[in-house]
Amino acid sequence: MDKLVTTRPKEKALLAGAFINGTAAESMAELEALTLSAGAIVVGRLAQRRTAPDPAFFIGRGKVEEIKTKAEEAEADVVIFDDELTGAQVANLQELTGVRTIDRTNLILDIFAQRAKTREAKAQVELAQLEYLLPRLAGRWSHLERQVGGIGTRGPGETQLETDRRQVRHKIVHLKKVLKEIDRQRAVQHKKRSAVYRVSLVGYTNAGKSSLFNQLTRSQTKVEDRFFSTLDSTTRVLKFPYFPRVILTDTVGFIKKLPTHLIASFRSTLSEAAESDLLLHVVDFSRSDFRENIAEVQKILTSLKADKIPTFLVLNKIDRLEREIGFENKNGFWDVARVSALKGSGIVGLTNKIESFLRWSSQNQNGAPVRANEPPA
Ligand SMILES: Nc1nc2c(ncn2[C@@H]2O[C@H](COP(=O)(O)OP(=O)(O)OP(=O)(O)O)[C@@H](O)[C@H]2O)c(=O)[nH]1
Ligand SMILES: [Mg+2]
Repeated sequence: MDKLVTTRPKEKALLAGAFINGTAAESMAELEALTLSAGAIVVGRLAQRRTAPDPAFFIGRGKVEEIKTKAEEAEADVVIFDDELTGAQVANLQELTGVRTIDRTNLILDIFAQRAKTREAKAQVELAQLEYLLPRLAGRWSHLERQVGGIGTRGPGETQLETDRRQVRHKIVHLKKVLKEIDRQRAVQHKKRSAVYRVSLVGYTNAGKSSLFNQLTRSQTKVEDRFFSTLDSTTRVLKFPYFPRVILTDTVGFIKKLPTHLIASFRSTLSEAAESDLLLHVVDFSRSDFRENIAEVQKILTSLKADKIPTFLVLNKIDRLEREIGFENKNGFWDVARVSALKGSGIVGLTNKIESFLRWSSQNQNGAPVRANEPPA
């Protein structure tokens, strides 16, 4: 089956975005990276600045005509929108352009579906896909969507297409049960390890979390220049002379406009991070929009109730910087470290910071984890 997918010519995608606020160029570049991560190629881009989305088409009607023309010229197989569309908007757009249309959420869910390997990750992604699908079932599926294959049609979408809402709901209930059981088993495991100090890597996708994980634990977790290469948390022991019981966890990356259903279904995996004593927030310092990336990750951490955990900011990929970039103060972070997880620079310094923090924490809190917004004065 895999073979069939890989030998098929790459899908040609036309990207479309409406920018209510924020920068169009960076957002489109990210959508392009997502599209490549999903295994398609980009044949064109269309962006429009708007004050509000159009209820029927999301973008202006004139722009829809432009999509139609451009899609024909470039022989696009799919149009990908940078924002979440309603079922009606998708139907209207497809009718006018004659091209299969998906949205950013669909694209992200598809990447997750391609990456999911474990039973838990598969169930989590499938649950998110079905929750996304449910309100869109009525009237959405045109002949275009019945063509087999392509981004947004992998996973349960393919098999559930013609089934009714009741069956989808039934499946949702079942998946929730499966996940609850896996979660229960994890809680048991967790209890067994409760004397352990936990440190977790969090951050934007592709920031270099797994690369740093490998550096810190001298292991070989998969590192790729693709979005969402890590879905399942990996845990290894971090060795310190004074703290034999520290474990480091690598987690799934975040992204702007991360589908809420995905956050919800990955909540239990992410709870590992939420129960940490220390977070290492890894950021790709070579990205021009690294500040937005930090803010986005903080927003998601807040929704996971992990915003009160002491956090170090790790400015990664410093080997890529053409000039020194100032980063004023600590901005509420307990500490800031500059590293290159690729070249291995700054790793010893970071390790020392982690050890000092843990030593301080164990002495000052009688071993209990510190929960505070701000570092001590
Ligand atoms: N130049 C440079 N590249 C780096 C550095 N750290 C990581 N990378 C590259 O960035 C890409 C992503 O690295 P990963 O470690 O997989 O990133 P991640 O944060 O785990 O990404 P996801 O699991 O997909 O969310 C890979 O191509 C790495 O080789 C660094 O310090 N410098
Ligand atoms: Mg990773």
